[in-house]
Amino acid sequence: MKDADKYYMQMALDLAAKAMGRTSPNPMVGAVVVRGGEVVGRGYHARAGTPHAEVHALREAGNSARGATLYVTLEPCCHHGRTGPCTEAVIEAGISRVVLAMSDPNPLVAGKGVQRLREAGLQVETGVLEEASRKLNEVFIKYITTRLPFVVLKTAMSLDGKIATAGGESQWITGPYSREYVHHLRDRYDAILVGVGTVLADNPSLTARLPSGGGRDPVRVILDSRARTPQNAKVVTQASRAPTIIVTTPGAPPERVRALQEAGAEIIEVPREDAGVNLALLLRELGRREITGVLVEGGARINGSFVKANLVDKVYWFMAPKIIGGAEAPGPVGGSGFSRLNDALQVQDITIYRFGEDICLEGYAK
Ligand code: AOF
Ligand code: ZN
Repeated sequence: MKDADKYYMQMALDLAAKAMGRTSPNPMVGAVVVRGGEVVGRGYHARAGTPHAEVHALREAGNSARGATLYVTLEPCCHHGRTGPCTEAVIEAGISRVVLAMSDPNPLVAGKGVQRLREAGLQVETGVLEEASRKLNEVFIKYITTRLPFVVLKTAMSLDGKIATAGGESQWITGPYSREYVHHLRDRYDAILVGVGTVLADNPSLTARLPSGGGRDPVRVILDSRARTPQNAKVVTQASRAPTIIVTTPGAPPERVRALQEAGAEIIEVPREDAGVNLALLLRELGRREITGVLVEGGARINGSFVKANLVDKVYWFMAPKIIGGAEAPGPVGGSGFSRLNDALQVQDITIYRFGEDICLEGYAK
């Protein structure tokens, strides 16, 4: 692999990442046109329904695209979707060589884009910075291949594994830098999910508040079998550009359900499972609504249900250098847990971040 190829692909990846949290249900894609060692076009996909990255880069390059190399983080599409096929635009522009990071996992494309380009006589190379590209689009890859959202479990605990004191005090365990990063996570994923217990205890608004302003609020999903969410809870009343979905189970008092609907919340009824809602069916329904990623922020019982049902894809585990102690003080993952160590959820591909004095472990469920 040539260093120059990696260099320009990194440029394309950086362009793609500019639209993080803005392209759902589509991928983040970046493209760079290079001719004679000079960058003559750059582009990225800004929002679903708008032109693809390749189109922006080719437009900027204009006639300079003739005989040039196109770097794209994802295989160009060859289907007629919301926009026309990029393969045809690439061929018409006179590009002679195409370098890709990864093939498109979208079954509508999946290899057919590369095939079309090769048939037209273009030289195509793939796999440049593939791992970085797959990580950038991990949410899209799961969603487009399974139609289920990518599930991210985020929790914050003390050094001794507590999320509250024995008396129940829980705000705030981590410091301001960790909390700021959580708002970036909310800005990035399509939905945030908590249990009604958290709504009753903390009355959170669950919006994305970035220091720079301009956060994109996630859809708020409240697991609430019996429709106990108060009509005046912030998740119901506080203005947000994203809707609030309250997930109930059969048997929830109809007058409570109606009151919440009248207050502006949307209700989804999902079959019961154990003491709560059937999470697998809920995820399927969220996927049907083009929710590609869900940030699960607990509490402990809900975290426990997601872990036990093996529905977690990724974790962000914040640890504050505090020792709370107390045999009765709760940990981040409740429920019955696994009784055998062998069954424990194994987390791999670990990255460690520092946020002020806090540590955050990012990793993937095996
Ligand atoms: C994008 N942006 O830069 C590229 C994409 O609904 P459409 O027509 O926008 O098509 C979306 C699909 O196009 C997407 O799932 C992916 O397979 C392919 N490539 N999509 O949104 C881009 N290059
Ligand atoms: Zn395209």
